[in-house]
Amino acid sequence: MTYELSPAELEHFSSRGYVQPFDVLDDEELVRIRPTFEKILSNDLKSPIYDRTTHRDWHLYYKNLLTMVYRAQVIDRLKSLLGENLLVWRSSIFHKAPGDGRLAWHQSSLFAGEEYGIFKPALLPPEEYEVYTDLFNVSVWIALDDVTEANGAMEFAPGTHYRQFPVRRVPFADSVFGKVAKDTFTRAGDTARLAELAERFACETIFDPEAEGVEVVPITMNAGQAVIFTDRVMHGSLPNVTTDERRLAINFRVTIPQVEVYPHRKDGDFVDGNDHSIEKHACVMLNGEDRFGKNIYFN
Ligand SMILES: O=C(O)CCC(=O)C(=O)O
Repeated sequence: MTYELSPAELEHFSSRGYVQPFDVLDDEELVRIRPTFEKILSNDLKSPIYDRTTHRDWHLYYKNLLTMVYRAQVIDRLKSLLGENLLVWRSSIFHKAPGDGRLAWHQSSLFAGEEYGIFKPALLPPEEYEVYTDLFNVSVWIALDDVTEANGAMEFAPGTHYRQFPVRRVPFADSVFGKVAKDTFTRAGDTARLAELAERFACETIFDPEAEGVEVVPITMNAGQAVIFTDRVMHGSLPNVTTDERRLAINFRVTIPQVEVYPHRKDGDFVDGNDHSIEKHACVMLNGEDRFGKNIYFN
């Protein structure tokens, strides 16, 4: 059985920026994996990898999280998009609790590997890559709960992934991730981090789908389903203010060995653009092999 993308699915990804939701974990697997997430949330996201409150890279600590992507349903689809050799360089837990707000429109990268909101590239693609067209990073977002429009479904603006929308500099607290950080760090009781972030600035995308005449598609999903999208497609998520259900998800960001992850590491700089010390960070080979030797691996 292969799950490689059909020509129609490839055309859908190419024109719209995402692969439609598909089944990954069955009910029994969800029952087995959920306790790991409960542990992470009940410890207020205090990460032993980064020694701080963070939603990032829990797969480097709880390795069973990797079983969510080490499977043909995910790998075959990724191979269709990025080729044979694949590595996971980041995961992020997205916990939208009742009362949490909208995550406003953004492109997760500013095309050349800079993470959204900051200007220190986390990924360095090869020089010959055409920044706006060569794909080198995609996200696999997996739902742990049923996802509805009411509890905070993601929204995509299909076709927005071939250009970078303008950004403006705003105080971090007013930025897209500033608002999510407020929900997250308040819940985790990390007021020190919130105070630190209050001193910062971030960039905010200027994007109005109506003014652009762009369609908006809410992505409703069953628990255990996944959606794959390019970090460049304009996306965000709806608020969860009318339900008493949490909406929990994890995304895995996947790139290829030609790309250098945290290129500043080779200059002895072990702090990424988001203040995380990357000393304990390593990539995880998901499929194939690395013949380029630019990255450090965990496996
Ligand atoms: O889960 C969410 O609310 C947003 C997820 C997101 O922006 C992403 O995975 O890049």
